[in-house]
Parts: sequence; C-alpha cells; structure tokens
Amino acid sequence: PSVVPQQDLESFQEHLNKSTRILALLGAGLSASSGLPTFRGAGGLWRTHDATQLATPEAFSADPGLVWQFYSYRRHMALKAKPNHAHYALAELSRKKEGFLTLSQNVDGKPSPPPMPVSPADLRANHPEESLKLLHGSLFDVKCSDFFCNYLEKNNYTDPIVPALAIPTSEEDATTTSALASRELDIADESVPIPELSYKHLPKCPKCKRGLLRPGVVWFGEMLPEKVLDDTEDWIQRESKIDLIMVIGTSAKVYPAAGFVDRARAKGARVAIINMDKNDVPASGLAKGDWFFQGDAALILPEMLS
Ligand code: BJW
Repeated sequence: PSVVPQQDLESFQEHLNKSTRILALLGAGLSASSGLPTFRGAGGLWRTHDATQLATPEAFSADPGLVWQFYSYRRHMALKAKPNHAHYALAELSRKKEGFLTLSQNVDGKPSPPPMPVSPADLRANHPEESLKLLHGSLFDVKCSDFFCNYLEKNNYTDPIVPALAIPTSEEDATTTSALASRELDIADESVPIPELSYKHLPKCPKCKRGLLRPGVVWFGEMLPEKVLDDTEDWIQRESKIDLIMVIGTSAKVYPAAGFVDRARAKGARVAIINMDKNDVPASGLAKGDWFFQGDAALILPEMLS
C-alpha cells in the first residue's frame, strides 16, 4: 500500500521524469532506519552528552578520549549497519540520471554511489567522487589533529582503531555450548561504565608521531572540504537551471549545507522534502509547487523514485 498521497506522488514523479538537473541533500534521517541515530530530537543524546556538543574542536581539545569513544562507537555502528531501501533507491537514481548530484551531510559512508551496490562494503568502497559529495567528511577518514601536520588517511575501516577503543563486552554463559560468549555493551547508554582515556590510549599520527589522530569529519566552526565545496559550486553554476532538489531526512539547520536548498530554488528548482517531522522544513519554508512527504525515508523514497 502507498505511504504517500497518490496525487502528490504522481505530480512529483511527472516532474522527476522530465528533470535532468537534480540535487539531493541528505541528512541523518536517511540512515535512521538502518539503526544509526540522528543528531537532534530523540536519539540526539550519547550517554549524557548532546551529540552536537561532542562534534566540536573544543570538545576534542577538552576530552579527546570521550570524543574518540563517541566516534569509535559510531564507526562500529556504521560498519554493522545495513543500507536501507532509500540508500538503494538513491543509488539506482544516480545510475539512471546523469545530472544527479548527491550532497550528503552524513558521515556514515552509506549514501548512494552508482553502480547499484551489492553489499554494504561495496556501498562504502565505491564512492564515485563525481556524483556524491560528502559535505561533512567521513567517519572512516582519519587525520592528524596537529595544526602543522597534514596527515590524512582515507577509508580506514579498522575497528577498533586502537585496542583501548574496543566496545566493552560482558561475558555470559551460552546455554547450548556452555562456552563463554561475549555480548557487546551499549556504551551510548550512560549506565554502562566506560574507562577514562588519555593521550597514551588514543591513536597517534604515524607521520609526525606526536599529534593525536582525529576523525576526518567537519566539526562546528570548521570549513567544509574545499574541493567538495568547489565541485558543488561548479555543478550549480554549470547551467542556468536546476530542476529539483530533494531534502531527505535533515532538519536543514546546519549551514552551509542547508543553504543549498535556497541556492537550488534560486535556479528554479522545485523542492521535495522527505521527513518524519512536518515542522522540519528549511528556513525558507515551503513554496508553491513544492512537496512535503511525511514519514520514514526508507519507505517513502523507494516509492517516489520507482
Ligand atoms: C527522518 C527519519 C526517517 C528522522 N525518515 N526523516 C549561517 C547562519 C548561522 C550559523 C552558521 C551559518 N553558517 C555557518 C554557521 C555556523 C555553523 C552552523 O550551521 N550552525 C547552526 C547550528 C546554526 N556551521 C558550521 O560551523 C559549519 N562550518 C562553517 O560554516 O565554516 C565556515 C565558518 C567557520 C566559522 C565561523 C563561520 C563560518 C560546519 C558545520 C559542520 C556540522 N557538523 C556536524 C557533525 C559532523 C560529524 C559527525 O557526524 O559527528 O554534521 S553537526 C551535525 O548536524 C552533523 C550533521 O551532518 C548536521 C546536520 O544534521 P542532520 O543530518 O540534519 O540531522 P538532525 O538530527 O538535525 O535531523 C534529522 C532529521 O531527520 C530530522 O528532521 C528528523 O525529523 C528526520 N528524521 N528519522 C525521514 N526515518
């Protein structure tokens, strides 16, 4: 059964079919049904910490151990997570439409590269730079936190990245074999104790041998990757018109990412918002000719893009 109003679906699909220049702006809601938490609202707390407060250079300076525990946990969760139907539907669209550019704010390595991925590992490995822009970096890039060192390593999937960041387990009796089986503890839950980690436990830069490594993500107050911004800008400027922007599972509150909605609109794009929460529309609001599809992106997108 359809999860979106039939009339809206038809008018959206009619526009999609004739669109040649299409943007998608992705946010954490896209991966929510793969089990990865969002930043704001329910799920936005990690232990007692607001997730957005941990995503800052200041938090890393003050307590690199805690910030690494947060990111190591998220690396682990992202490696275990399976892409959902929305990821696959986006991958399929980017295979079909040459003029489709995906702007992802997500750092989980899950979004939509063509050709159609066959496994989560392929999905992560095949990021084609030309059709997918990772605005906020990736959990699987690591770089040196020393200002004077430029060390960057892409696609580091080592989990845990150092032994001290292993997810703690509880040992319990496996009833059938009576062997000890270990069960991972959920360290997002504040009642699960985690050790205090300091410099000596944390990953060091192999180049300068001094600086701590840090996740290759973009924290508040930091610039987005220059090449990603330049390429996106080139794509926007290349032609006078953009046909459509889909705003998927994002609260569209973080700039400059959220600003791409208005940039696209200024070039004639119609806006399609896919979100659980009907209040989470970009600051510019909904205009005539826009669509709002409310619900789980993993259910709605496959239907919209079918
Ligand atoms: C579902 C669903 C389901 C749930 N299906 N939907 C202009 C004005 C004001 C401030 C600024 C400005 N320009 C720059 C700033 C400062 C700042 C900023 O934007 N602040 C705002 C908060 C006001 N921006 C920056 O600092 C940026 N840098 C920058 O601009 O550099 C230049 C500069 C420097 C210094 C001064 C001035 C300029 C950098 C921003 C980096 C953001 N980084 C993070 C962390 C990345 C690493 C990590 O993952 O840990 O990026 S913060 C966090 O927010 C993360 C996300 O990518 C980003 C966006 O969040 P998202 O994806 O929208 O998640 P949620 O949780 O907010 O929303 C989820 C949505 O899904 C909700 O709507 C749900 O309803 C929905 N949902 N389940 C469909 N199943």
